[in-house]
Amino acid sequence: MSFTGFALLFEIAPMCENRSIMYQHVPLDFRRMPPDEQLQASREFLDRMAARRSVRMISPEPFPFELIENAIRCASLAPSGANQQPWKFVVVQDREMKRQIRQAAEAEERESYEHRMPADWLEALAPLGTDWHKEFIEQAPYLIVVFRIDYGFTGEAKTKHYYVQESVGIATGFLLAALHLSGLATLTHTPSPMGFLSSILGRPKNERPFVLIPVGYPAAGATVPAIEKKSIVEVMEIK
Ligand code: IYR
Repeated sequence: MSFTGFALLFEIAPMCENRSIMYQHVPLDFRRMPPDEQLQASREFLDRMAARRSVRMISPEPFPFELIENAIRCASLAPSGANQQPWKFVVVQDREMKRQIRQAAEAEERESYEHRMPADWLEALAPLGTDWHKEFIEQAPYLIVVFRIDYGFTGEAKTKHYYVQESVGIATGFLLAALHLSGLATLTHTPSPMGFLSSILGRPKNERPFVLIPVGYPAAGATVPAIEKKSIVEVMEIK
């Protein structure tokens, strides 16, 4: 580091309210695109994303681990409250662990579908045809279990994390987009309750399961429900 850099960080950097040192501010790395290139990029991304679906029939066919790692690198670039990056992405490739996760998820889901979910919830789900069977958990070459980190530590003391739900939600969106653009199918699965994931995966107390994402190629002949998305006029309002 140059002397100036050193001086900025350790000597003359202004202090934040909590007395920690402020970041040095550096020029933004930004390339101004010509408008037609902007439109082309925007339309291409929209087209690719329009083909993304939640897939429940996943092939065990392997694929390079780098696709998983790059997608997690991408997810971890998401903005987060106070840049606390309150997430952990646990990748499960171990067969036995996947078996245990499926067994526990199916036990909870069976209980939910048969006893816990109220009639109006079951009614809302009925058109999708989901039930407690979760074969995709064992079929998928990899599961990514996203954990939210509710608080951190400064030594022994707990540090509050801000906007955890929002931050992890955004990171999960980045993750799903990256996997889709890498030619892989995903499902955002939330077996309920999800506490078993913490014990099977040996996570610490400050982490809580957020979503379980099986990743793989779609199984041969995979089908998806013919759902429709809301139109732009339904989702956008201009004032
Ligand atoms: N967790 C259950 C139920 C379920 C709930 C919602 I909301 C969905 O969009 C889909 C399913 C399951 O995974 O089957």
